[in-house]
Amino acid sequence: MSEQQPFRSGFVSLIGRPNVGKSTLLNKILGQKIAITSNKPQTTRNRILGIHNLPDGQVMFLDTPGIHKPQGKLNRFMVDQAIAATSDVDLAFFLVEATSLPGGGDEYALNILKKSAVPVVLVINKIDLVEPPQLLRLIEAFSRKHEFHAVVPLSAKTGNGIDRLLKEIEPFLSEGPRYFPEEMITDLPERFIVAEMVREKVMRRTREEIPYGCAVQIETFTEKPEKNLVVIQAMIHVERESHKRILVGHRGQMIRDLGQDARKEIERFLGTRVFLELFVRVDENWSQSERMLRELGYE
Ligand SMILES: Nc1nc2c(ncn2[C@@H]2O[C@H](COP(=O)(O)OP(=O)(O)OP(=O)(O)O)[C@@H](O)[C@H]2O)c(=O)[nH]1
Ligand SMILES: [Mg+2]
Repeated sequence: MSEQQPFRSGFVSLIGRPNVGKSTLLNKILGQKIAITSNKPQTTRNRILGIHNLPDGQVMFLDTPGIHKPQGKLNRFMVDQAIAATSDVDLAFFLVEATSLPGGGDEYALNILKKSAVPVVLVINKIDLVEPPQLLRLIEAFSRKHEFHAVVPLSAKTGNGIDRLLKEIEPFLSEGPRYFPEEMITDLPERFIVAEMVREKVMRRTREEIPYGCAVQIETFTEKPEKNLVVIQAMIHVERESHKRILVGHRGQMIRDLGQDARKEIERFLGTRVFLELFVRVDENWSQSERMLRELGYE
């Protein structure tokens, strides 16, 4: 009879400049969407834990905000979240895009990783957008920047290459406990993810300053199991009156469309029907106010 393998576990963080596909990769690995994504940089603001179960092990992934030179208090918070996730982990994935040669943004993020002395796998994402010769040049250019444990090109969008990436984690897991019950996919409260799903729709449908100056707070979350329904009221905070006008839209069209998008996604996530009511409030420069940042969970 073969001996049973000991249970192994470990922590892996996803690090990189904004918009390289960290959150998309996390969702793809988990097979469920828990982290919001958009084509705009600085989408993720908090550390997002995703739990991935193996037959005899457990990997905790930490998705992080894109590392950038922070201006302002909210951005400082975001970058601090990412930096904190470079210590006390067993391995880091350093994500870059196959579509661009190493630039200042990648360098800046990599330097923060270097300080932590954590082993690093270079993940070259978005290979669905490039041809092989371009990819080879990129691998060569990045390999000169650091002693990477491994280099894995992949597409977080199609899933191509993810199996290989997951294999690279195995040597870094160590005998240890199951940190979370098997049915858990994240330690984040449902309310947090629901608020994020609303914020994602704002990020995706608006432009310029609005995506960066919005925050979402769940005001009420009432479960009505007898009706298979959850009633949710959410407040979208914006920084200017003009942002509110745009977000509400002509005769409220924008906020209605956005709410419908968000509701569908929240229904899928919660597995129930959802009644979602959105409100918009102007809090001048909330992102510079310690009190507001604290209230909105950015501290
Ligand atoms: N074509 C292609 N697009 C991708 C891939 N992975 C991610 N994207 C897109 O890249 C954009 C950014 O993805 P995110 O996952 O939000 O990036 P992120 O690194 O989490 O960004 P921040 O949270 O801002 O740091 C989105 O529009 C994604 O759809 C990929 O493999 N191929
Ligand atoms: Mg992200």
